[in-house]
Amino acid sequence: MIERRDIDKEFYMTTTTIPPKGPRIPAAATAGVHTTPAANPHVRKWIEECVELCKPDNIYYCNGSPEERQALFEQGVSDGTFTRLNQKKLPGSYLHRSNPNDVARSEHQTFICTPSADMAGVTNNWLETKAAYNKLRPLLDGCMRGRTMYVIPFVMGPIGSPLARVGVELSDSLYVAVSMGIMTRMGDVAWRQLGDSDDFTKCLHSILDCNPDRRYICHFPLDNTIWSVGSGYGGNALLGKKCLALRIASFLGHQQGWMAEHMLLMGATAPGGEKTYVAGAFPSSCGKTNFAMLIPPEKYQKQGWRITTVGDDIVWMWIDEKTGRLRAINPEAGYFGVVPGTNERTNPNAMAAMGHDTIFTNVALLPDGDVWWEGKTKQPPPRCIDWMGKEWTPASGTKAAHPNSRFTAPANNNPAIDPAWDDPAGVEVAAIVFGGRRSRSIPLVYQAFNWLHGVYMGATLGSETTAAATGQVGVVRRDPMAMLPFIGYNVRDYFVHWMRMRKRMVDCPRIFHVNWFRKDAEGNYLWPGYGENMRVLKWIIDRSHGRAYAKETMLGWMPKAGDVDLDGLNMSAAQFEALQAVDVDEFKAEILSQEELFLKLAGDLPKEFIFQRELLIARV
Ligand code: SAT
Ligand code: MN
Repeated sequence: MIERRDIDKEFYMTTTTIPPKGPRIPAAATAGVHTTPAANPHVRKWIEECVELCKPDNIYYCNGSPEERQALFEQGVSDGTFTRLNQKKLPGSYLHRSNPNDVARSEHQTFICTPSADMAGVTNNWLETKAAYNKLRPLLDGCMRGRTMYVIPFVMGPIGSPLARVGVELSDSLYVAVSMGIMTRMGDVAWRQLGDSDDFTKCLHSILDCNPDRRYICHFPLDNTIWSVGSGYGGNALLGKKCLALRIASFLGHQQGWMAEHMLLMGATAPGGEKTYVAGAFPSSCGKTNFAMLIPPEKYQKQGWRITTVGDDIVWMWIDEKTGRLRAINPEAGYFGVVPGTNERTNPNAMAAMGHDTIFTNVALLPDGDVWWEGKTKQPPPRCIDWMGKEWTPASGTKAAHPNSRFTAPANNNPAIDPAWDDPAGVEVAAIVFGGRRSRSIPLVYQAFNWLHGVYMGATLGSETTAAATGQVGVVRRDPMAMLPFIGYNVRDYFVHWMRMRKRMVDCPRIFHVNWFRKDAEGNYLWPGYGENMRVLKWIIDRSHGRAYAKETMLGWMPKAGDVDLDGLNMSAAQFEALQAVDVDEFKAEILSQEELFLKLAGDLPKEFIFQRELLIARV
């Protein structure tokens, strides 16, 4: 239990994630737990080079044991990285406050570094390889003086999976070391998976002085290398996640014939036991975690429906040689989910997942050492300490938790984890769902006519922006396959790769588009969302198995009011038709706005897309 005075101390504590400089940090609590350097000669050589560059005072090799995690938390509490939370309410859980200038991914400072600009393509920031190394090397030179370099070996993907990949991250951030321990299979297990191979992603990270002017997230796909400086934020600093598992992996997948996608992966068990796996691509903070952890309405539960989570953010997919069908794994081992808006009603599984052994970042701290965020309870607390460490009351007129505040929790904290989530063989994907946050024009659900049409649908995906990335919130941004910030190579080649995958499949997943966020003229949501999305999911599953009815429309196959179960929803057939309606003029404007990305690709647009566009216009 947290003592009152500990909390009060928090009132006045300034916020920083910058590791201490100057006084030498004793390896303290972590010393002696495990300090054996990597045996792999390729790893050793690379670490030596990085040590020579960064000049850390200490080097600590993470082994991934529970004792180590505890010791790192203790150290983090003593150096101010973490605040211990109420251990009765939230056992094993801690609060971290980031620098207020460092609360989301920094897309404009994220680069693909290749010899030619064409390799990176129009959707990426590009730096020439040598120029990028030369820009970052002086920043890294001596950056870990007075600090500890954490050596963080990790595996992305279930151990033993043919797709699993090893990375080693060298970081001067304790927060990163502990977070990587949750988000990946971290520690000695990675050395065993790597063996003597030189096939590992070299991830070098320093928070420097956490200055946005010196913030660069650089990917060198040809060198299997990532250099990230100036930020401690998840997507910028936990290099196994977006940097490796999406940007570097998508590049490798293109070369090697598999796919790395920004998708959730869920299992749906029907009454009688039929199991269907569905993958879904939604731009950041469009409810992907909620959908992946969906709890069916009571009626469905009684019938025997059950939803289980394989992953909530990233999938790697390949074609099974025996069946010719698409299989998938979740390369991660934890969730890095948005907390605002999450509560027992919107996502009970996420609430349970963050009930223990969780890191909360940038949420509010309650006087009893519990945490709070907007939307956790209807009534805000009378007082708390906000995400910046300042005293807060409802009258403050500011948010107590940052809109992009997050929880970091191990995957198997989720009570609805899928039994196959850790299976090296992965699961077979029956359907792919694309979705965006669109208050107007776009229907609740429709199905692509075929794979090519589905790829076009994914390529033209649009969504209103949210707080997950820095920049303006609420404007429609084209976000192909929800991968715009994560495609590690030329988007033209990425689209072609998607289309070519079909040629090698015997049967392909069916492709759908959903929009949970359509509003009426008064700004009210037309669809209840959350658990009720089960009704749409059931139609998707039935369509994937060739069972449900649909009508042909200009956008694709659509359910009629009777095809999606509305029983118990208090929604009339007419209201459902309004939710599915397509206004021709509005949709013409939509087609024009889809051009935005295609214009950038001018001359490079795959010819199949030109056909798809012509067909769409003809239908409209
Ligand atoms: O990029 S993060 O992984 O930090 C969060 C997200 O946008 O999904
Ligand atoms: Mn994401």
